[in-house]
Amino acid sequence: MPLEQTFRWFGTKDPVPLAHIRQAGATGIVTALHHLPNGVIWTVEEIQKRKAEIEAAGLTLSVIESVPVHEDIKKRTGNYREYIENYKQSLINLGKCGIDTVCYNFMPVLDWTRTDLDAPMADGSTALRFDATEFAAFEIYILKRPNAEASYTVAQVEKAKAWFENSSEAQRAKLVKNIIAGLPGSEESFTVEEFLVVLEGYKEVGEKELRANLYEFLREITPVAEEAGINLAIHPDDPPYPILGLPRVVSTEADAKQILEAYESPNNGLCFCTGSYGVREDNDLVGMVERLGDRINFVHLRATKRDAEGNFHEADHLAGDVDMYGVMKALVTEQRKRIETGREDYRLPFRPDHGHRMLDDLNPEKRTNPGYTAIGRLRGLAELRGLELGIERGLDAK
Ligand code: DNO
Repeated sequence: MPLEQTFRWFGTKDPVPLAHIRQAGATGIVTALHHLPNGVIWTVEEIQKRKAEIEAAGLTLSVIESVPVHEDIKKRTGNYREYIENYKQSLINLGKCGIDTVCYNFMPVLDWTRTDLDAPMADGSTALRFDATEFAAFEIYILKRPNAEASYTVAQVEKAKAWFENSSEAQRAKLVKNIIAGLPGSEESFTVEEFLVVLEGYKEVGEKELRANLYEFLREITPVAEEAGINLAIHPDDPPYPILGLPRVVSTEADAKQILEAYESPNNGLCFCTGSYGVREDNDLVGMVERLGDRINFVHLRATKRDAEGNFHEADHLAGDVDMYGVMKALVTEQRKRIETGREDYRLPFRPDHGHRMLDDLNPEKRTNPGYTAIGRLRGLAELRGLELGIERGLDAK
């Protein structure tokens, strides 16, 4: 039984229609109620409506990514009690609609972050990229975050200063937009002024507090998820280290382990994103699947390529630093084990995460979502599907 092939879809406003996703060969859809503001209850009616649209296109609603976690919950301030209750109710309602997997993240303020959304690749396509110097220039010289220099070495600050001094207004404006205007799937966007205020809101929340708040949240919602028949999947930090003076607590294998131990239940699980975890050289991705595999509830496959300066870009799905063969083999082995041991939730949905902008999608007239073009992801899915088939056949022949 192959892993379930899914594709992310941002709803009716997504320039990639469901019919095209079907032609890419995916069978499952990963989506969210993106039109609802953070923190509100997802009603059965709204969920059913989305599900019906997907089923009418001959696909299934495989995973919710994400039910966003309100900032008040992460900080345990303001109306966090009410937001947790709302979160529980949304899980109950999703369960009623037959949904069994819900992804979320616990990154303060910003979801995934890149500095360049169209970095040229040698083959003529473009990729998402994180440039450490530009990011430093953004926070030290544009945002002017108090004490931001302290997060960098003297050499890094020098380089950031040089970038800033040589950059045009247009380059700076673009950088700001790329970082804080919100990438697809992130539910928040800010202006520079708003952003400083929001960062300030985390003054009292360091790593220790954020961890405690996450574990507390999990102890509250996992019993509800168990009742509702929902497997939770926490997405790692992207990039997987603290940025902007904010704590990050889902970046390493040790972090993931602690999260799983905070509430022992198959319903408290991971979204295994090879692109995010893979930015850190100290994350042994294959080993992570081998050791934590029974708690992986959802998978994102993409391969980042890092350099010694702390920059990374998103390489082709089978290139980059990720040992995709090893990861895929470990995932296939995990699903086989689940089936053999009679585990009911053996399903391991994966999606080709991000993809290059290429071919027709390079046409400036064509509207595309950064990282979520049809063709780049179609290429990714095709490669991953072939890799999996080869591995499955190889295992069968043994
Ligand atoms: C980016 C995505 C993230 C992810 C959320 C999960 O492409 O991987 O936006 O969906 O962090 O909550």
